[in-house]
Amino acid sequence: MSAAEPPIGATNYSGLDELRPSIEAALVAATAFSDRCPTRLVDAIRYALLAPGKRLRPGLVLMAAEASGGDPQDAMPAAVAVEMVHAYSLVHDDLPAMDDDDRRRGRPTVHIQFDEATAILAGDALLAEAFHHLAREVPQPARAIEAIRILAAAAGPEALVGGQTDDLAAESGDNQTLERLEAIHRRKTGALIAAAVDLGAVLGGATESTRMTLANYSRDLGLAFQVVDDLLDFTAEETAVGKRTGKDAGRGKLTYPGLLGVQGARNKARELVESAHAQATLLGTPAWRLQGLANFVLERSH
Ligand code: GRG
Repeated sequence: MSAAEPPIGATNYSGLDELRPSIEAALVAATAFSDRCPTRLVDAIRYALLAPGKRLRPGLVLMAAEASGGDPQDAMPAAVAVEMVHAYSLVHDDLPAMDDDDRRRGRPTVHIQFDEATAILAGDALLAEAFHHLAREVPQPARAIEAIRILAAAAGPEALVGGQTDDLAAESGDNQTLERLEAIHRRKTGALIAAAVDLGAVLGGATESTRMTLANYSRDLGLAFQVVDDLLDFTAEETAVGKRTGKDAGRGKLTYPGLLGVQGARNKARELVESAHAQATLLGTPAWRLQGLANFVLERSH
């Protein structure tokens, strides 16, 4: 990957497509377990992790490292680790006890393709392996510890797991306000996106001021991503999104289009993306990919 400048005239081009092959190769390499890992387990781990996802979070890690003046390759261990945590969260979210989904990333969910116990164990393994990978692959101990701290906090009870817990409770609750919705999504979706950017900043050797600008960027981007996700669930065709759509409304779930209307939610997503874009612009040319990615989040179709 080169620290190339943006193509002339591009607005929503971040080069995420260009970054994907090196991310895929690193994910494949990270699942070369010894024969102490049972074959069925390694198959389920690979099925979950190597499924065709957008690789938004690993892309953000590499882009943030570049925006921080570092070599994106140095941030690849964190790109892999964050995608492992993301994949674990999707596998567990799809389980019957949670969102009970049978399709994800355009194919059967892990518990349908394998079985429920294997899906739980594959998720457990991915979560643990994320931290093992960081500890093993980041050569500077201080950076490795900081990276582990960032990812553990984002995956933990005050972030991903807490947000998921409140989201499940909100399906039947009556406290359906914008503040509550935002508090859920800042943890359930936003925390891992923010962690991805912060991991890139740390492994890219960002200054404190760059790290703070990147944190402002990712805060707005993470929320925008969730607003668009709700809009896609509300309006898009299942085949385009690769998972069941219309589920949220069917369950009376708290969503942005439900609270603000479709146009209101679109306006909210646009405002958040414009704000994220403005933050990335403060960082100049090295952050051109992050600028393009903000626009991509708004215009994505899956
Ligand atoms: C099980 C602790 C635990 C948490 C689950 C990830 C999650 C929390 C729930 C998934 C439900 C969901 C649709 C959340 C909205 C945002 C989101 C995480 C969408 C999926 O991420 P994408 O679109 O997926 O980046 P791909 O497949 O492209 O990687």
